[in-house]
Amino acid sequence: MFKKILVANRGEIALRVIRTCKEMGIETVAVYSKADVESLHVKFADEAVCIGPAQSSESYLNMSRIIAAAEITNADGIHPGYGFLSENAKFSKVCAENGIKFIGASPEMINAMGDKASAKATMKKVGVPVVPGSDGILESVSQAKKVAKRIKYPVMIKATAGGGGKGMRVVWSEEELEDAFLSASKEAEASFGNPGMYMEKFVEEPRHIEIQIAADGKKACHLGERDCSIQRRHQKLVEETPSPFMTEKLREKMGNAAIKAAEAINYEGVGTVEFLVDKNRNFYFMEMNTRIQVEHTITEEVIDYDLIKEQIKLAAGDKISGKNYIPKMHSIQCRINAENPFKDFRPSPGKITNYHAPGGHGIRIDTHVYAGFSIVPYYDSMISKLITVAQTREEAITKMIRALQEYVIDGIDTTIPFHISLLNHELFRAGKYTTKFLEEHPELLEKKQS
Ligand code: MV4
Repeated sequence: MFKKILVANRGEIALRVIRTCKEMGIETVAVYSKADVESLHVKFADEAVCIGPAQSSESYLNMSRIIAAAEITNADGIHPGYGFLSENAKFSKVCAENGIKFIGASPEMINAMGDKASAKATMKKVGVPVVPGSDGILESVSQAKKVAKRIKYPVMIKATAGGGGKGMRVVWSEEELEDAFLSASKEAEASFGNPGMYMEKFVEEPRHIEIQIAADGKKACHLGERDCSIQRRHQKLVEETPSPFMTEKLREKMGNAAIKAAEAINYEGVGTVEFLVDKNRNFYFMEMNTRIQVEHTITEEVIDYDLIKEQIKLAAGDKISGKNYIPKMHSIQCRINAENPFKDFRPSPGKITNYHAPGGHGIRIDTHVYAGFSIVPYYDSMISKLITVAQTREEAITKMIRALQEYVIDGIDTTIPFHISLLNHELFRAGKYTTKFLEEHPELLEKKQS
């Protein structure tokens, strides 16, 4: 087992990892930028090393500074959290070369899933359902036209180096194809240094349902699903498990597909297989995340197990139990961002002048903030995750509304009022929502007159 883990991240996830390390008797090292001196992850770690100025490229993304911090503190493991270097194959390799265990995916696993067209080909080969489309990269406009004719419009073209919504275009007819293809490819080249594009049939009004998996390099098991369909511009806002759209049969099929996906690349660690699910409950592999995710919390609540602990144990060489999980509770997470939901989610950095966290049975808050803490403008704007767990979906929603009403964060704008409106929405209450929900209900983004 590890003796000392360096947490190469900031904010709530850094604190989240530190908490589990403490419970496992593992020493912790925090790294921080000059802008994060006052953050709780710095206070609660056994040691803390300043690795540079606020700018991420000079601190949380700076590999040599992080490795140097691990070396001077004698850390034998690095936990990357999510974002930053968590899916960086080079960093994973550099850790290994320096004799430090990267608590995440190997360079091979990251690369296998990082190129979306080849990940899709791997999935297709092992029998995981994929959206009909091109076989790999499109070589020319005329080839793109041929594929589109075969699979029929509307189609979607996607950057093979993309993911998370970057470098995608929906194309409704042949007239639009050439422009869309060329401009998306140019954009992908500029953003990712890779112009490669592939094509899929456009799935209209899909749900985003992902399966949590854990694997030991040989065998994988699944830990149920999360419905992450409530998103805005590819930013998830609310996640819940189980999905209100799930059936026992579909869970078994998607769970088995996720296990197949992980075993196809001899995956080791915890990971997530994302699927698009259409209105007829057909599901298709979208991508695999080779990291712990923001929304891992709701899975923890319904399976009553610490996924960071599982991740650390797997990195230390433990084997999985091999048991799949069927949820018996319901859990919801609302992401509380320092943003004004009624002004296009404009970031709202500044000092939290007053802070009161809700409490009571079935409520969890993961955050690094407190009264007097200043939200800095350099990083993403999520400041807290509010999670409820209850016997039924209705109870989890009721509890969430109560908790949101109790939550006081003064001095900055937050997404709390948006969440209250959403959770009171008739269609959300009925579980009838897709990834188009916020586009279809702009009234949720307007301030209520009171
Ligand atoms: C799609 C799709 C429809 N059809 N692929 C968005 C993120 C990226 N991982 C894939 N995405 C999509 N791929 C086909 N063939 C619609 C989306 C999509 C989406 C997916 C999940 C959650 C929110 C979304 C919002 C817009 C588009």
